[in-house]
Amino acid sequence: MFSTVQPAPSDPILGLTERFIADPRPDKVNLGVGVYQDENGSLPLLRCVDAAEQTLAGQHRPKGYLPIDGLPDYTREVKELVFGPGSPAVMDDRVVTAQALGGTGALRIGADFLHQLSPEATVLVSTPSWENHRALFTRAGFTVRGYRYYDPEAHGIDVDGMLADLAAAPAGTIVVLHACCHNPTGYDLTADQWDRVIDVVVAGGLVPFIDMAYQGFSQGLEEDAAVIRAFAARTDSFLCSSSFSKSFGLYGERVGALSIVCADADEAARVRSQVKVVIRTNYSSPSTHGALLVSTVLGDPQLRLAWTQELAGMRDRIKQMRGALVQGLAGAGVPDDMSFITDQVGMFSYSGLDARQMARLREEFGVYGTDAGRICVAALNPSNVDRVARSIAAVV
Ligand code: PLP
Ligand code: TYF
Repeated sequence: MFSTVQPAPSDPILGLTERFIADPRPDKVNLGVGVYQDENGSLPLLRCVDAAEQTLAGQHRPKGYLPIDGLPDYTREVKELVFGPGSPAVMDDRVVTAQALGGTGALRIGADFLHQLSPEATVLVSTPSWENHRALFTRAGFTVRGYRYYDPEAHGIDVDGMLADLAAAPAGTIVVLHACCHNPTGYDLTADQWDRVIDVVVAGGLVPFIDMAYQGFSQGLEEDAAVIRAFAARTDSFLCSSSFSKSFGLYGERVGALSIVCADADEAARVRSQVKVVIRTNYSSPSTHGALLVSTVLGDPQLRLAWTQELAGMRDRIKQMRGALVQGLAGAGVPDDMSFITDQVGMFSYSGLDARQMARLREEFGVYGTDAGRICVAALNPSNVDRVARSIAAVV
Protein backbone atom coordinates (compact mmCIF):
# COMPACT_ATOMS: atom_id res chain seq x y z
CA MET A 1 0.00 0.00 0.00
CA PHE A 2 2.64 2.55 0.99
CA SER A 3 5.56 1.16 -0.99
CA THR A 4 5.36 3.90 -3.63
CA VAL A 5 5.20 6.78 -1.15
CA GLN A 6 7.95 9.30 -1.83
CA PRO A 7 9.54 11.34 0.96
CA ALA A 8 8.13 14.86 1.12
CA PRO A 9 10.45 17.84 1.50
CA SER A 10 10.46 19.27 5.02
CA ASP A 11 9.00 22.69 5.72
CA PRO A 12 11.85 25.10 4.87
CA ILE A 13 11.42 27.07 8.10
CA LEU A 14 10.58 24.31 10.55
CA GLY A 15 13.34 22.17 8.96
CA LEU A 16 15.78 24.94 9.88
CA THR A 17 14.79 24.61 13.54
CA GLU A 18 15.56 20.90 13.38
CA ARG A 19 19.07 21.68 12.12
CA PHE A 20 19.47 24.38 14.78
CA ILE A 21 18.56 21.93 17.56
CA ALA A 22 21.09 19.42 16.22
CA ASP A 23 23.87 22.09 16.21
CA PRO A 24 26.14 21.51 19.26
CA ARG A 25 27.67 25.03 19.35
CA PRO A 26 26.66 26.80 22.60
CA ASP A 27 26.55 30.30 21.07
CA LYS A 28 24.27 29.37 18.13
CA VAL A 29 21.36 31.73 17.43
CA ASN A 30 18.04 30.72 15.89
CA LEU A 31 16.75 33.58 13.74
CA GLY A 32 14.87 31.11 11.53
CA VAL A 33 11.37 30.53 12.82
CA GLY A 34 9.02 33.40 13.62
CA VAL A 35 8.78 33.01 17.36
CA TYR A 36 9.15 35.93 19.78
CA GLN A 37 11.79 35.55 22.48
CA ASP A 38 12.35 37.80 25.48
CA GLU A 39 15.58 39.57 26.45
CA ASN A 40 16.86 36.30 27.96
CA GLY A 41 16.25 34.37 24.78
CA SER A 42 13.25 32.49 26.21
CA LEU A 43 9.77 32.10 24.83
CA PRO A 44 7.73 34.04 27.39
CA LEU A 45 4.51 32.96 29.09
CA LEU A 46 2.53 36.19 29.15
CA ARG A 47 1.54 37.16 32.70
CA CYS A 48 -2.07 37.78 31.59
CA VAL A 49 -2.19 34.25 30.14
CA ASP A 50 -0.72 32.80 33.34
CA ALA A 51 -3.36 34.64 35.38
CA ALA A 52 -6.19 33.45 33.11
CA GLU A 53 -4.83 29.92 33.37
CA GLN A 54 -5.00 30.12 37.20
CA THR A 55 -8.57 31.41 37.04
CA LEU A 56 -9.63 28.60 34.72
CA ALA A 57 -7.90 25.95 36.83
CA GLY A 58 -9.97 27.10 39.81
CA GLN A 59 -13.23 26.68 37.90
CA HIS A 60 -12.94 22.90 37.47
CA ARG A 61 -14.92 23.08 34.24
CA PRO A 62 -16.21 19.94 32.55
CA LYS A 63 -14.78 19.33 29.06
CA GLY A 64 -17.78 19.37 26.71
CA TYR A 65 -17.65 19.95 22.96
CA LEU A 66 -17.60 23.52 21.72
CA PRO A 67 -20.05 24.59 19.01
CA ILE A 68 -18.72 23.84 15.50
CA ASP A 69 -17.84 27.47 14.91
CA GLY A 70 -16.28 27.92 18.32
CA LEU A 71 -16.71 29.50 21.74
CA PRO A 72 -19.26 32.35 21.39
CA ASP A 73 -17.47 34.66 23.89
CA TYR A 74 -14.26 34.16 21.94
CA THR A 75 -15.68 34.85 18.49
CA ARG A 76 -17.45 37.97 19.82
CA GLU A 77 -14.16 39.29 21.20
CA VAL A 78 -12.33 38.45 17.96
CA LYS A 79 -14.87 40.43 15.94
CA GLU A 80 -14.33 43.47 18.13
CA LEU A 81 -10.54 43.23 17.96
CA VAL A 82 -10.43 42.68 14.22
CA PHE A 83 -13.24 44.96 13.02
CA GLY A 84 -13.18 47.50 15.85
CA PRO A 85 -15.76 48.47 18.45
CA GLY A 86 -18.97 49.63 16.78
CA SER A 87 -18.05 48.23 13.37
CA PRO A 88 -21.05 48.76 11.04
CA ALA A 89 -20.56 45.33 9.42
CA VAL A 90 -20.56 43.61 12.83
CA MET A 91 -23.55 45.66 14.04
CA ASP A 92 -25.45 44.64 10.89
CA ASP A 93 -24.72 41.00 11.71
CA ARG A 94 -22.97 40.51 8.37
CA VAL A 95 -19.69 39.12 9.73
CA VAL A 96 -19.30 35.38 10.16
CA THR A 97 -16.49 34.57 12.59
CA ALA A 98 -15.49 30.98 13.25
CA GLN A 99 -12.84 29.88 15.73
CA ALA A 100 -9.99 28.13 13.93
CA LEU A 101 -6.86 26.12 14.65
CA GLY A 102 -4.49 29.08 14.51
CA GLY A 103 -4.15 31.43 11.60
CA THR A 104 -3.21 28.46 9.43
CA GLY A 105 -6.47 26.68 10.25
CA ALA A 106 -8.38 29.85 9.42
CA LEU A 107 -6.66 30.12 6.05
CA ARG A 108 -7.44 26.50 5.32
CA ILE A 109 -11.13 26.69 6.25
CA GLY A 110 -11.39 29.82 4.13
CA ALA A 111 -9.57 28.16 1.25
CA ASP A 112 -11.82 25.09 1.33
CA PHE A 113 -14.96 27.24 1.51
CA LEU A 114 -13.79 29.38 -1.44
CA HIS A 115 -12.78 26.38 -3.51
CA GLN A 116 -16.24 24.91 -3.25
CA LEU A 117 -17.71 28.20 -4.48
CA SER A 118 -15.16 28.98 -7.12
CA PRO A 119 -12.93 26.04 -8.04
CA GLU A 120 -11.53 27.71 -11.17
CA ALA A 121 -10.40 30.90 -9.42
CA THR A 122 -6.70 31.72 -9.26
CA VAL A 123 -5.14 32.72 -5.94
CA LEU A 124 -2.54 35.51 -5.98
CA VAL A 125 0.04 35.74 -3.21
CA SER A 126 2.77 38.33 -2.76
CA THR A 127 6.25 37.62 -4.15
CA PRO A 128 7.58 36.57 -1.74
CA SER A 129 5.07 35.45 0.88
CA TRP A 130 4.87 33.09 3.84
CA GLU A 131 5.79 29.75 2.23
CA ASN A 132 2.69 28.06 3.53
CA HIS A 133 0.33 30.42 1.67
CA ARG A 134 1.25 28.92 -1.69
CA ALA A 135 1.32 25.36 -0.37
CA LEU A 136 -1.98 25.64 1.47
CA PHE A 137 -3.99 27.17 -1.37
CA THR A 138 -2.45 24.72 -3.84
CA ARG A 139 -3.42 21.85 -1.57
CA ALA A 140 -6.97 23.24 -1.39
CA GLY A 141 -7.11 22.83 -5.19
CA PHE A 142 -6.32 26.32 -6.47
CA THR A 143 -3.83 27.52 -9.05
CA VAL A 144 -1.56 29.91 -7.15
CA ARG A 145 0.39 32.74 -8.77
CA GLY A 146 2.38 35.66 -7.45
CA TYR A 147 1.90 39.41 -7.57
CA ARG A 148 4.93 41.72 -7.41
CA TYR A 149 5.71 42.97 -3.92
CA TYR A 150 9.33 43.08 -2.75
CA ASP A 151 11.76 45.38 -4.51
CA PRO A 152 15.30 44.43 -3.41
CA GLU A 153 16.98 47.44 -5.07
CA ALA A 154 14.69 49.93 -3.39
CA HIS A 155 14.68 48.09 -0.02
CA GLY A 156 10.93 48.38 -0.15
CA ILE A 157 7.77 47.51 -2.04
CA ASP A 158 7.21 47.59 -5.80
CA VAL A 159 3.83 49.29 -5.38
CA ASP A 160 3.36 50.04 -9.08
CA GLY A 161 4.17 46.43 -9.97
CA MET A 162 1.75 45.19 -7.33
CA LEU A 163 -1.03 47.48 -8.57
CA ALA A 164 -0.40 46.47 -12.18
CA ASP A 165 -0.54 42.75 -11.35
CA LEU A 166 -3.75 43.16 -9.37
CA ALA A 167 -5.31 45.30 -12.11
CA ALA A 168 -4.52 42.58 -14.66
CA ALA A 169 -6.25 39.83 -12.65
CA PRO A 170 -9.70 38.71 -13.79
CA ALA A 171 -12.72 39.33 -11.55
CA GLY A 172 -13.11 36.62 -8.94
CA THR A 173 -9.36 36.19 -8.43
CA ILE A 174 -8.56 35.63 -4.76
CA VAL A 175 -5.84 37.97 -3.46
CA VAL A 176 -3.99 37.09 -0.27
CA LEU A 177 -2.85 40.27 1.49
CA HIS A 178 -0.86 40.68 4.70
CA ALA A 179 -2.68 43.05 7.07
CA CYS A 180 0.54 44.10 8.79
CA CYS A 181 4.10 42.92 9.52
CA HIS A 182 4.57 41.34 6.10
CA ASN A 183 6.15 37.90 6.37
CA PRO A 184 8.92 37.50 5.20
CA THR A 185 10.01 40.99 4.11
CA GLY A 186 8.95 43.26 7.01
CA TYR A 187 7.72 45.90 4.52
CA ASP A 188 4.13 47.10 4.86
CA LEU A 189 2.16 49.40 2.56
CA THR A 190 1.43 52.93 3.79
CA ALA A 191 -2.20 53.98 4.32
CA ASP A 192 -2.16 55.83 0.98
CA GLN A 193 -0.75 52.81 -0.83
CA TRP A 194 -3.42 50.61 0.79
CA ASP A 195 -6.09 52.99 -0.54
CA ARG A 196 -4.74 52.49 -4.05
CA VAL A 197 -4.68 48.70 -3.58
CA ILE A 198 -8.25 48.74 -2.29
CA ASP A 199 -9.34 50.84 -5.30
CA VAL A 200 -7.89 48.26 -7.70
CA VAL A 201 -9.22 45.26 -5.77
CA VAL A 202 -12.74 46.71 -5.57
CA ALA A 203 -12.80 47.99 -9.16
CA GLY A 204 -11.56 44.63 -10.47
CA GLY A 205 -14.02 42.52 -8.47
CA LEU A 206 -11.20 40.60 -6.78
CA VAL A 207 -11.78 38.61 -3.59
CA PRO A 208 -9.49 39.85 -0.79
CA PHE A 209 -8.31 37.33 1.79
CA ILE A 210 -6.47 39.33 4.43
CA ASP A 211 -4.11 37.40 6.65
CA MET A 212 -3.49 39.06 10.02
CA ALA A 213 -1.07 36.92 12.02
CA TYR A 214 0.70 39.82 13.80
CA GLN A 215 -1.94 42.27 15.00
CA GLY A 216 -0.27 44.54 17.56
CA PHE A 217 3.33 43.94 16.45
CA SER A 218 3.71 46.94 14.14
CA GLN A 219 2.08 50.09 15.59
CA GLY A 220 -0.69 48.84 17.88
CA LEU A 221 -3.85 46.74 17.94
CA GLU A 222 -6.08 49.37 16.32
CA GLU A 223 -3.49 50.76 13.90
CA ASP A 224 -2.50 47.30 12.66
CA ALA A 225 -6.13 46.42 11.88
CA ALA A 226 -6.73 49.66 9.96
CA VAL A 227 -6.61 47.84 6.63
CA ILE A 228 -9.43 45.50 7.72
CA ARG A 229 -11.59 48.48 8.63
CA ALA A 230 -10.65 50.19 5.33
CA PHE A 231 -11.75 47.13 3.34
CA ALA A 232 -14.94 46.85 5.40
CA ALA A 233 -15.80 50.44 4.46
CA ARG A 234 -15.35 49.75 0.75
CA THR A 235 -16.58 46.22 0.06
CA ASP A 236 -19.10 43.82 1.48
CA SER A 237 -17.33 40.59 0.65
CA PHE A 238 -13.91 39.61 1.92
CA LEU A 239 -12.21 37.18 4.26
CA CYS A 240 -9.81 37.67 7.14
CA SER A 241 -7.74 35.09 8.98
CA SER A 242 -6.43 36.16 12.37
CA SER A 243 -4.24 34.52 14.95
CA PHE A 244 -3.31 34.85 18.61
CA SER A 245 -0.23 32.64 18.27
CA LYS A 246 2.15 35.60 18.40
CA SER A 247 0.12 38.30 20.15
CA PHE A 248 -0.73 36.06 23.12
CA GLY A 249 2.29 33.76 22.87
CA LEU A 250 -0.17 30.87 22.44
CA TYR A 251 1.64 29.18 19.53
CA GLY A 252 0.91 25.62 20.54
CA GLU A 253 -2.67 26.18 21.65
CA ARG A 254 -3.72 26.88 18.04
CA VAL A 255 -6.00 29.86 18.56
CA GLY A 256 -7.12 31.76 15.49
CA ALA A 257 -10.25 32.75 13.65
CA LEU A 258 -11.71 33.08 10.17
CA SER A 259 -13.98 36.07 9.59
CA ILE A 260 -16.05 36.49 6.44
CA VAL A 261 -17.74 39.79 5.69
CA CYS A 262 -21.00 39.39 3.78
CA ALA A 263 -23.53 41.69 2.10
CA ASP A 264 -26.31 41.19 4.64
CA ALA A 265 -27.37 39.07 7.59
CA ASP A 266 -29.21 36.54 5.44
CA GLU A 267 -26.17 35.95 3.25
CA ALA A 268 -24.03 35.68 6.39
CA ALA A 269 -26.32 32.97 7.82
CA ARG A 270 -25.94 30.93 4.62
CA VAL A 271 -22.19 31.43 4.56
CA ARG A 272 -21.94 30.40 8.22
CA SER A 273 -23.82 27.18 7.52
CA GLN A 274 -21.33 26.29 4.75
CA VAL A 275 -18.30 27.19 6.84
CA LYS A 276 -19.65 24.88 9.54
CA VAL A 277 -19.81 22.03 7.03
CA VAL A 278 -16.13 22.60 6.18
CA ILE A 279 -15.22 22.48 9.87
CA ARG A 280 -17.47 19.54 10.71
CA THR A 281 -15.99 17.39 7.97
CA ASN A 282 -12.43 18.31 8.93
CA TYR A 283 -12.23 18.14 12.72
CA SER A 284 -15.84 18.52 13.90
CA SER A 285 -15.26 21.34 16.37
CA PRO A 286 -12.30 23.35 17.69
CA SER A 287 -10.53 22.88 21.00
CA THR A 288 -11.47 24.74 24.15
CA HIS A 289 -8.48 25.79 26.17
CA GLY A 290 -6.79 28.47 24.04
CA ALA A 291 -10.08 30.15 23.18
CA LEU A 292 -11.04 30.22 26.87
CA LEU A 293 -7.69 31.79 27.75
CA VAL A 294 -8.11 34.53 25.14
CA SER A 295 -11.75 35.24 25.99
CA THR A 296 -10.93 35.29 29.72
CA VAL A 297 -8.20 37.89 29.17
CA LEU A 298 -10.21 40.00 26.73
CA GLY A 299 -13.34 39.84 28.87
CA ASP A 300 -11.62 41.11 32.03
CA PRO A 301 -10.72 44.83 31.91
CA GLN A 302 -7.63 44.42 34.10
CA LEU A 303 -6.26 41.39 32.26
CA ARG A 304 -7.04 43.04 28.94
CA LEU A 305 -5.06 46.11 29.94
CA ALA A 306 -2.21 43.90 31.13
CA TRP A 307 -2.25 42.14 27.75
CA THR A 308 -2.08 45.34 25.72
CA GLN A 309 0.88 46.42 27.87
CA GLU A 310 2.71 43.12 27.46
CA LEU A 311 2.07 43.22 23.72
CA ALA A 312 3.43 46.78 23.59
CA GLY A 313 6.46 45.52 25.50
CA MET A 314 7.13 42.86 22.84
CA ARG A 315 6.62 45.39 20.04
CA ASP A 316 8.98 47.93 21.63
CA ARG A 317 11.64 45.35 22.39
CA ILE A 318 11.69 44.26 18.74
CA LYS A 319 12.08 47.89 17.64
CA GLN A 320 14.99 48.34 20.04
CA MET A 321 16.67 45.24 18.65
CA ARG A 322 16.29 46.54 15.10
CA GLY A 323 18.10 49.69 16.19
CA ALA A 324 20.76 47.70 18.02
CA LEU A 325 21.33 45.51 14.96
CA VAL A 326 21.78 48.52 12.66
CA GLN A 327 24.24 50.04 15.15
CA GLY A 328 26.03 46.74 15.59
CA LEU A 329 26.42 46.31 11.83
CA ALA A 330 27.91 49.79 11.50
CA GLY A 331 30.18 49.10 14.48
CA ALA A 332 31.30 45.83 12.91
CA GLY A 333 32.39 47.73 9.81
CA VAL A 334 29.56 47.07 7.33
CA PRO A 335 29.95 50.00 4.93
CA ASP A 336 26.43 49.83 3.44
CA ASP A 337 23.53 51.81 4.88
CA MET A 338 21.59 49.15 6.78
CA SER A 339 18.98 51.55 8.19
CA PHE A 340 16.31 49.82 6.09
CA ILE A 341 16.18 47.32 8.96
CA THR A 342 14.54 49.96 11.14
CA ASP A 343 12.09 50.85 8.35
CA GLN A 344 10.80 47.28 8.42
CA VAL A 345 8.17 46.21 10.97
CA GLY A 346 7.07 43.07 12.75
CA MET A 347 9.06 40.00 13.62
CA PHE A 348 11.09 39.70 10.43
CA SER A 349 13.74 41.45 8.43
CA TYR A 350 14.67 40.71 4.88
CA SER A 351 18.40 41.30 5.34
CA GLY A 352 19.30 41.39 1.66
CA LEU A 353 21.75 38.50 2.18
CA ASP A 354 21.75 35.78 -0.48
CA ALA A 355 21.52 32.00 0.00
CA ARG A 356 25.31 31.59 -0.07
CA GLN A 357 25.80 34.21 2.62
CA MET A 358 23.01 32.71 4.74
CA ALA A 359 24.69 29.29 4.44
CA ARG A 360 27.99 30.80 5.65
CA LEU A 361 26.19 32.43 8.58
CA ARG A 362 24.81 29.04 9.53
CA GLU A 363 27.87 26.93 8.95
CA GLU A 364 30.65 29.25 10.15
CA PHE A 365 28.84 31.23 12.84
CA GLY A 366 25.83 29.13 13.96
CA VAL A 367 23.47 31.98 13.06
CA TYR A 368 20.34 30.49 11.49
CA GLY A 369 18.06 32.41 9.11
CA THR A 370 16.22 31.32 5.96
CA ASP A 371 18.01 30.91 2.63
CA ALA A 372 16.02 33.84 1.28
CA GLY A 373 17.78 36.07 3.80
CA ARG A 374 14.95 36.41 6.30
CA ILE A 375 15.98 36.82 9.93
CA CYS A 376 13.66 36.88 12.92
CA VAL A 377 14.58 40.09 14.73
CA ALA A 378 12.22 39.08 17.56
CA ALA A 379 14.83 36.49 18.56
CA LEU A 380 17.60 39.07 18.99
CA ASN A 381 18.58 40.18 22.51
CA PRO A 382 21.32 42.26 24.14
CA SER A 383 23.47 39.12 24.56
CA ASN A 384 23.38 37.93 20.95
CA VAL A 385 22.84 41.01 18.79
CA ASP A 386 26.49 42.05 18.56
CA ARG A 387 27.59 38.54 17.70
CA VAL A 388 24.91 38.36 15.01
CA ALA A 389 26.05 41.76 13.67
CA ARG A 390 29.71 40.67 13.58
CA SER A 391 28.74 37.40 11.88
CA ILE A 392 26.76 39.25 9.21
CA ALA A 393 29.64 41.69 8.76
CA ALA A 394 31.95 38.76 8.13
CA VAL A 395 29.85 37.32 5.28
CA VAL A 396 28.79 40.47 3.40
N1 PLP B 1 0.09 33.75 8.28
C1 PLP B 1 1.32 34.30 8.35
C2 PLP B 1 1.66 35.41 7.44
C3 PLP B 1 2.24 33.82 9.27
O1 PLP B 1 3.44 34.38 9.33
C4 PLP B 1 1.89 32.77 10.12
C5 PLP B 1 2.90 32.28 11.05
O2 PLP B 1 2.80 31.71 11.99
C6 PLP B 1 0.59 32.24 10.01
C7 PLP B 1 -0.27 32.75 9.08
C8 PLP B 1 0.13 31.09 10.84
O3 PLP B 1 -0.19 31.39 12.13
P1 PLP B 1 -0.56 30.25 13.17
O4 PLP B 1 0.70 29.85 13.81
O5 PLP B 1 -1.50 30.93 14.10
O6 PLP B 1 -1.19 29.14 12.43
O1 TYF C 1 7.14 32.17 9.21
C1 TYF C 1 7.35 31.76 10.34
O2 TYF C 1 8.48 31.54 10.76
C2 TYF C 1 6.18 31.58 11.29
C3 TYF C 1 6.15 30.23 11.92
O3 TYF C 1 4.91 25.95 8.55
C4 TYF C 1 5.82 29.11 11.03
O4 TYF C 1 5.05 31.93 10.62
C5 TYF C 1 6.69 28.70 10.03
C6 TYF C 1 6.40 27.65 9.22
C7 TYF C 1 5.22 26.97 9.39
C8 TYF C 1 4.36 27.34 10.41
C9 TYF C 1 4.66 28.41 11.21
